[in-house]
Amino acid sequence: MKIISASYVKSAMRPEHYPSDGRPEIAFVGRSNVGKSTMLNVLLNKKGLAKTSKTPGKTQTVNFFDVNGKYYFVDLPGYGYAKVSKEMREQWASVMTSYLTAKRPLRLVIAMMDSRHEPADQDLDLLDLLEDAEVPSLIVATKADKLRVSEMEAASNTIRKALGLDEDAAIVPFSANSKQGLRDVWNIIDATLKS
Ligand SMILES: Nc1nc2c(ncn2[C@@H]2O[C@H](COP(=O)(O)OP(=O)(O)OP(=O)(O)O)[C@@H](O)[C@H]2O)c(=O)[nH]1
Ligand SMILES: [Mg+2]
Repeated sequence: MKIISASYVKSAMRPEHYPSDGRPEIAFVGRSNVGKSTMLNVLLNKKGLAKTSKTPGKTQTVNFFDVNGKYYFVDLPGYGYAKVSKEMREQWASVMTSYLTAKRPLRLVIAMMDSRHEPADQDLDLLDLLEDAEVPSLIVATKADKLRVSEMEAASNTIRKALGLDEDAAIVPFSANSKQGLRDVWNIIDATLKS
């Protein structure tokens, strides 16, 4: 897709505040700090559009971004950050879950895993939830620049195993720094939006 325009639209905590014009949505999910907001910015080639931070827990609401006046990219809060209170963790998770189960015009969820870490129980729970909600997902292994090519292959296998995926299940390595995987992810988004 050629990006003609990309802009922030609104933040919402509750489904009644989500946009209601029915445009197709692409959402970014994963643990706190995995690189969701950064990836959204790289895809739209607009630094700082979605707010990012070294410290996990930056995104706390469901944030909608208009793309070409036709689609929404949706940045979600993360889960699993141990160093905040249980209440905070539960709130971020519930904001995310409410969105994913709200029967949105959700065309693709980009489910992000940090290449350097083994998936956690919450990642498995997330994939179960997506399956139950019948939402198509793409698994992306983030921060690929932190690993060598051979390590990345091992990391993809670890992720496949931990998530109980088929041996040949697609996992796209992605790096916001080197832009590795950018074309692959766009090809999949484009194909999804066309189908
Ligand atoms: N090395 C490297 N760092 C990255 C990459 N992507 C993101 N980061 C860094 O990871 C940190 C977290 O990035 P965010 O995009 O804010 O992560 P998030 O998943 O949106 O986090 P929350 O909103 O807190 O859930 C930032 O310091 C980013 O610069 C990447 O591909 N490579
Ligand atoms: Mg974020």
